[in-house]
Amino acid sequence: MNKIVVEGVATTNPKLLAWVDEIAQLCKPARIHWCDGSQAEYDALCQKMVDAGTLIRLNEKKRPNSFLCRSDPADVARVEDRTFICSKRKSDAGPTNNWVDPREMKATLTEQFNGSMAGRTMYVVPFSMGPLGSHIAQIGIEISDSPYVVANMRIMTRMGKAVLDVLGDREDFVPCLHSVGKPLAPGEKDVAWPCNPKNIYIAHFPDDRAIWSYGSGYGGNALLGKKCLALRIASVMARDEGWLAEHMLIVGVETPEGEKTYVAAAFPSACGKTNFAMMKPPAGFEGWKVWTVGDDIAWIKPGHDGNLYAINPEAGLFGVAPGTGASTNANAIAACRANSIFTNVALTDDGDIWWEGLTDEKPAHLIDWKGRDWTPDCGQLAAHPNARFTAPMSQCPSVDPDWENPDGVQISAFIFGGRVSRDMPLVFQAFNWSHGVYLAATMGSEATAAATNQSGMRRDPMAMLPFCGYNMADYFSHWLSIGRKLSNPPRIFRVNWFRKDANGKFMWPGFGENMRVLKWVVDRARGRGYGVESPLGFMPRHEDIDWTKLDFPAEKFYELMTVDREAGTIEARAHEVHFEKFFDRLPKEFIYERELLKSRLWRSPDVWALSPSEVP
Ligand code: TSX
Ligand code: MN
Repeated sequence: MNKIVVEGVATTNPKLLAWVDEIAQLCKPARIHWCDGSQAEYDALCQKMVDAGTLIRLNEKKRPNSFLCRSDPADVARVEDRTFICSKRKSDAGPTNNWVDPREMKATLTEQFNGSMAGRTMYVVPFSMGPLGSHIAQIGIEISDSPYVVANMRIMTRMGKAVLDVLGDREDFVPCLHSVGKPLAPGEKDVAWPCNPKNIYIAHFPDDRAIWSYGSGYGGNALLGKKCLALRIASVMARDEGWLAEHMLIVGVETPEGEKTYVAAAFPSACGKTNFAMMKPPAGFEGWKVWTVGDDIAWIKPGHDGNLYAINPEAGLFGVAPGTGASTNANAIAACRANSIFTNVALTDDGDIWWEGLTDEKPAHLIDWKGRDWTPDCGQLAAHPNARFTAPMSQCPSVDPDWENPDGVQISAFIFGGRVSRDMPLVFQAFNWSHGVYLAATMGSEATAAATNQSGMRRDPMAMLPFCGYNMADYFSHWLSIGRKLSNPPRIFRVNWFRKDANGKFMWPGFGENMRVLKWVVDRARGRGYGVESPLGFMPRHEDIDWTKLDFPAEKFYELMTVDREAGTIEARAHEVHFEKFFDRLPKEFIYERELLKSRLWRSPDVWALSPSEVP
C-alpha cells in the first residue's frame, strides 16, 4: 500500500485517518487526494476534466467559469430499484424501501469495491451539510473516485479543509463511500464518463449511519451529501433525536411593511418546487418579496421556545434544467449565469448551453446531450429530461439574507401539494396538527402512464417516498409526536395548482399568481384572515384572497374550490388501501382522521361549494 501517492492530509482525526486507510487498502487507488476546497483546487480539477474530455469549458464571456458535462446515456438519473436501506431488521426499513441484511450487503459491496479505484485518484471530500459549525449541521466525509463528484460537491456543500478544522478529533462524521465501479487496468485509456450502470448499489446503513454507493456517477446516486445523507440518513438521526429531515423548500414571505414569515413546502416531483422556492410576486404585489432559503431539503428542529427552526443543509442548486426559463424561473436562470456545471444539456454554436424551455424559440443548430448534431426538426430532445444545472445558492438573486443563519429560520407554516387534475381544491388548511399530518401522508400526484394504481394516484407521503430512511409508518408517528412538543405548531396546508376544467384546461394560472394563495397561508398562520369550515379543511372565501390586478371572478374561484362528495369518499377509501401495507405500525390517529373525513363528506351536499350568498 505504500505505493499510493497521498496529497493534502490536513487532519489528525484518528477515526477518519483509519477509515481512509481502510478504504484505500480496499479500493486500491493510484493516488489519494485530500480536498482543501480552494478555488485553485477546483480550477485545477476542472481543467484536468477538460483535458480528459469529461468537461467542455463554456464560452467565458457568456457563461464564465462554467462547464458542460455529458454523462453516459445509461447513467442519467437516480435508480430507486437499486437503492437499499440496510437496517438490522427488515421491518425497520418498512414496506416502501428495498431492504437487504447489512452484513450481506457489506459482503457484496466489499467484493465490488475491492480494487474498484485501480488507476484512479481517490478523493477525500470533507463536507458540512448546513452552515459550518451550526448546531443543526452535520459533517460527512465522501470518498470518491469521480472528479465530477468532487466539483459538484464543492458547489452543493461547504467543502474542504475548514470542515476538518470544525470536525477536529470528533467521531460523529458520516462516512460516505462512492466509486463509479470502473477500475483502470495499467495503460487502459479512460472514458469521458466512467460508470458501471448494470451493477449499481446505493446502500444506506442507518444503524452505523454510513453510505456506500457503487456504479453510478450521477446526481443523487453520487453526490452523497444530498438525498443519501441529508434525507435518508438524516431522517433516521432526526427520528432518534427529535427533529425533522424533510424534502422541503423554505421561503421567507416579506410584506411591504417588512413583516417576514417563513414557510416550508413539500411537493412530489414535476410540481415546480424550485419555481415556487424562487417565486416572483405578480402585478399587484409591489413591495412584496419571496426570499429563498432552500429549494429541496429542510432540517427542522424544535427550539427551546417551542417553535420550529429550519436550515437548508445545502449550499447549491441541483435543479432540473428543462422547463426552467426566464418566464418560469428568472431567479434560477440568474443563479446559473456563471460558476456552474451543466449536465446533459445541449451545447450552442457559440459555446453556451440550451435546453427545452430555456427560450421560446429553438436555436437553429445545437449539439445535443449525446454529442450529436441537432436541428429543431430532428424529432429528438436537445437536452435529457433530467438534465441538471449545479449552481451556487449565493448567486440566486432571491437568496434570503438569513439563508446561512446557523440557528435557522422560524417556520410558521407547512404546505403540501400534489399534481391532481380533478376534485382537489386550490388550497385548504388542516383543522389541527394530526389532520395536517394526515393530509401530508395521503398526498400524491396523478400517476403518469408509467405507474398507475387503482385510484390513479401515485401516493408520495410528505414527498418522502424515495427518501425516508426508515419505516414510513414510524415516520408518520414521529411527525405526530413532534407536534405534541410544540407550543405553537406551524399551521398545515394542502395546495393543488393543477386542477383542470371540463375542457382539460388548467383552472389556476399558477406560477407568480400562487403568491395570492401564499398570502392567505401566511395570514392564517399568523392567526389572521378567514377560513370557512369545508369537508376537507378551512377554505378561503373569494374575498379572503387578494385579487389586486387579477381578474378572477368569484364563480370561477368557487368552481376551483368545490368538493365532490362521491369523489371525496372514493379518495378516502383509497387512503385505506394506501395505508394497508403498514399494518399495525400505522398511527391510530390516521384511522380516525379517515373516518372523520368520510363523516364530514357524508353530511355535506353532493357538491359542496362556497357561494357568495351562503357564506357567513
Ligand atoms: O412550476 C409550476 N408552478 C409553480 C410555480 C411557482 N408549474 C410548472 C410545471 C411544473 C414542473 C406550473 N404549471 C404551475 C405552477 O404553479 N401551474 C402549472 C399549470 C399551468 C401551465 C400553464 C399555464 C397555466 C397553468 N398557462 C396559462 O395559464 C397561460
Ligand atoms: Mn428533491
